[in-house]
Amino acid sequence: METLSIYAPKLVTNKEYIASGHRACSGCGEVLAVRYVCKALGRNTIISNATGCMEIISTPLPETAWEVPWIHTLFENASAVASGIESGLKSLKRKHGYTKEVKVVAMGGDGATADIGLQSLSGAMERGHDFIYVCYDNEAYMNTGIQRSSETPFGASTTTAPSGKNSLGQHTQKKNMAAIAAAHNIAYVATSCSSYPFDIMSKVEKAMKVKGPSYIHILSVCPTGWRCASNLTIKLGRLAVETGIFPMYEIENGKYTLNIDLPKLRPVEDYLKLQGRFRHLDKDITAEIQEKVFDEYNKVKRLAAGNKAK
Ligand SMILES: Cc1ncc(C[n+]2csc(CCOP(=O)(O)OP(=O)(O)O)c2C)c(N)n1
Ligand code: SF4
Repeated sequence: METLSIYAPKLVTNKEYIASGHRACSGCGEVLAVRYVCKALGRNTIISNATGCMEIISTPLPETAWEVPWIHTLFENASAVASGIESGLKSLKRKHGYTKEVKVVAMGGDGATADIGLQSLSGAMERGHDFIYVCYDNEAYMNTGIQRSSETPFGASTTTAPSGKNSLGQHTQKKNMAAIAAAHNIAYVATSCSSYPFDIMSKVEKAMKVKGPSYIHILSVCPTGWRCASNLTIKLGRLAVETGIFPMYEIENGKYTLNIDLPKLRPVEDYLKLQGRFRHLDKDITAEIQEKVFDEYNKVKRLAAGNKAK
């Protein structure tokens, strides 16, 4: 099994850049992921944050939980705002002798990333801006009441793709944002999960070393939208990885590495049965999901194995 190990627990800073006392639901995996990302980014960071849960829970006027400069943007333009900040910093350096190294980071939920902000993200990656984009994927538009997004998995019940007599819930397959980011030929793309703090921090560290765009997609457990107990957040994130539903990998200059390569995957039921959003699924649909998970996992495995053979 390969794991990233740049970070040892004792080397993790005890500084927080998103303060406690924010208003996230109990057991929120998304804010946990934000916390780890910010720890790795450190003080010299400017964040452009698309609207969504992380904005709502962190900045009820006149308070803010952010300990770094932070801008609330629309869905559509988090990456465009990050591009502007990065260009502005470049210009300050060129014309006014500004010397500080500041990392520009755009972030948003899956709706902000895979749907409504995809055009500005694609544009910023294509133009080669020096920034990191982090997607916190809780698999629906959670802030406004659990509406389906293109990251909602097949079979999940949401308020706009509800399960019922004539519907199994979401009937489309999850969009592969890591592959879309990699198709922009950027130097660093990674997937991670809110249950793996050291993996998240190591990947942010790597992204910070890149001169140009990098993209990190973090599966972020949301007890409210996934209809699960709030003390299951860490367990569910691990199960997503251990069942192969959410493989954790990196794509460095086009080369895939599977970070946790399990000899045997756990059955998908172990993950599905703990969440109310999948409660209605029968044996046949579960078998269909299992089949698809094997296919997708093996695709990543083959891509990673291909690199090793080279
Ligand atoms: C163009 C536009 N449509 C709808 C909204 C309303 N809105 C604000 S936050 C949000 C949901 C955000 O979902 P996501 O990006 O997945 O982040 P999450 O809240 O799940 O973290 C919606 C629909 C908006 N602000 N702008
Ligand atoms: S709805 Fe989900 S993502 Fe949003 S704050 Fe609550 S647990 Fe976190």
